[in-house]
Amino acid sequence: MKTAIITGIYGQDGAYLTKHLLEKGYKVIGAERRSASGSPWRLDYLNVTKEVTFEDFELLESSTIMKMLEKHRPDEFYNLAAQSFVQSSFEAPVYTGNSTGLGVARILEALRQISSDTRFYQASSSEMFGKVMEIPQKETTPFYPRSPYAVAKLYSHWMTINYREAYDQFCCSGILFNHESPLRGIEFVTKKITSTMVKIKMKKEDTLEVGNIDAKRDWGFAGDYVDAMHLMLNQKKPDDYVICTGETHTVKEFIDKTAQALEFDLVWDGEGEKTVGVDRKTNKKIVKINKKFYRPTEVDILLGDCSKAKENLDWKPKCSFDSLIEMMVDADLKFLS
Ligand code: NAP
Ligand code: F7E
Repeated sequence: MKTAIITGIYGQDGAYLTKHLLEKGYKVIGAERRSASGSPWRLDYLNVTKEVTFEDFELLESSTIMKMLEKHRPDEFYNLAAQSFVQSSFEAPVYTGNSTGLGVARILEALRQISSDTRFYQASSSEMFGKVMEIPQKETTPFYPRSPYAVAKLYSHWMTINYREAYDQFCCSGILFNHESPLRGIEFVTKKITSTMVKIKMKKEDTLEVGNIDAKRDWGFAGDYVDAMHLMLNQKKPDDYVICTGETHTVKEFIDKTAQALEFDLVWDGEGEKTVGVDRKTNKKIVKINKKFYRPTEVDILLGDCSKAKENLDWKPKCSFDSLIEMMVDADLKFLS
């Protein structure tokens, strides 16, 4: 039986990866950040909590990492923990650098000293492409990060490569484009749209307030993307891979599709900050722009090319954009009723 440590186990990807590895017969060690309110609700939702062995873990504290490695000496280590919300990184740039960036140096160094045969996966991000240098983006596209989050992820990305080259450790970076699911955090735009629009449908809320609705993202399903993480660590050689769908859509299109799924008759009026979305059935303004959700520097368009993953990992996304939205809307209708 192989053993895997997953950090960020309480997050969206942590839950899906746990289920995936348990199905493959792994022993899963869940590296959890202790907090009074922390709850494994996502693991509960996937019915896997009881099968996980939990250990204390904090990205800012090397001793928690070392203790865990000494105790378990895992075959695989998936680092999914991070301060992962781009908007918050503008408000907490130093903390984001320390956790999302330096936290990875702490893990890599602990692995080198204590368990250098452990295969390591780093959750890199398409945000590193930022102000994109080419469309579509692939492994060779130069990076241009546009937020403290993306700068921190770029540091950890290059540290992962450096440990691979300097010490011959099996270290891989998955450059994952946005991936969503019913278990996505409420602060991210997709979940905010589906859950708020469901509440509007149920007459529990009046409006959805959003920021830049022209931003374009390559959105996939988290359940598909965790397979790619596991595949990367089970190749002959460590390498870095872009994981994406190869389609891009605006936030506005995401709202339109959600409106369709909920049978609103949504039409748009006005421009820029004055844009509103009106439901023609009730004549109510159900979508408004609020400048507080604009970012100091924005990533305008992300569109990936995952040819390398298709070729080397035999991986491809299964869930379409429309099915993803339907899945999220259906789940929110159940969660919120
Ligand atoms: P998520 O839902 O935000 O989960 C992140 C997890 O990290 C949470 O469980 C959180 O713990 C934990 N964490 C945060 N700070 C920590 C700290 N200081 N010490 C220990 N644990 C800490 O993120 P996700 O969507 O599952 O994404 C997983 C990883 O992939 C992240 O590294 C993210 O940056 C990266 N990524 C995500 C996407 C995407 O579209 N989802 C795309 C590319 C890369 P609590 O539960 O205690 O808050
Ligand atoms: O924003 C725009 C916003 O916060 C997407 C993380 O998982 O994926 C995620 O980062 C877009 C941006 O995700 C609102 O300005 C408009 O252009 O859902 P998001 P993100 O910033 O792309 C990457 C790959 C990661 O690595 C990250 O960890 O939507 N937007 N209005 C809004 N965004 C939010 N959150 N809220 C709004 O009201």
